[in-house]
Amino acid sequence: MTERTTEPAAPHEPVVVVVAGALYDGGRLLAARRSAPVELAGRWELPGGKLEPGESPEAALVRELREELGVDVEPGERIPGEWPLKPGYVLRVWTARLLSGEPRPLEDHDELRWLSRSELDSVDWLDQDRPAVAEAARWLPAP
Ligand code: 523
Repeated sequence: MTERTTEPAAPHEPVVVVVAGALYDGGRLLAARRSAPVELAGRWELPGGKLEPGESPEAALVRELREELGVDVEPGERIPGEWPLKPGYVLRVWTARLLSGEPRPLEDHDELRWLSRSELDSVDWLDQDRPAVAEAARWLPAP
């Protein structure tokens, strides 16, 4: 897929969809600290990545979380909303349940944390992930 980094998308151009997972385990949400690229390194996100051509968002999420975290997940509901990233990119988020494995930062991340609802503000989320995390928090039990 062609990558555009600076110009805004023209109206007729398809956007690149980035899927991310709100992965829950025992009433906590998984946060992942990016290790690259340099302008995003150190910031926290819901892990995921770009959809490949012809791929469903759920399949992309399963693939990305397997590659990046070494786990198998089952995608659940889509979290309502869509958040703009850099020009031409949008973020869509699905809830996901851990089927097997313990997440490890194999690719693109250097630290992972399971956060309870009261701990969600303890990490420096990427700006664009904040509204998605606020929505994702609604699936967490109250502290
Ligand atoms: N974001 C973002 N938040 C978020 C994700 C998963 C991604 O802001 N929760 C941004 C970061 C990048 C772009 O979306 O600018 C693509 O995400 P990336 O790099 O994780 O996608 P990949 O893994 O598909 O990219 P490649 O390493 O190029 O394969």
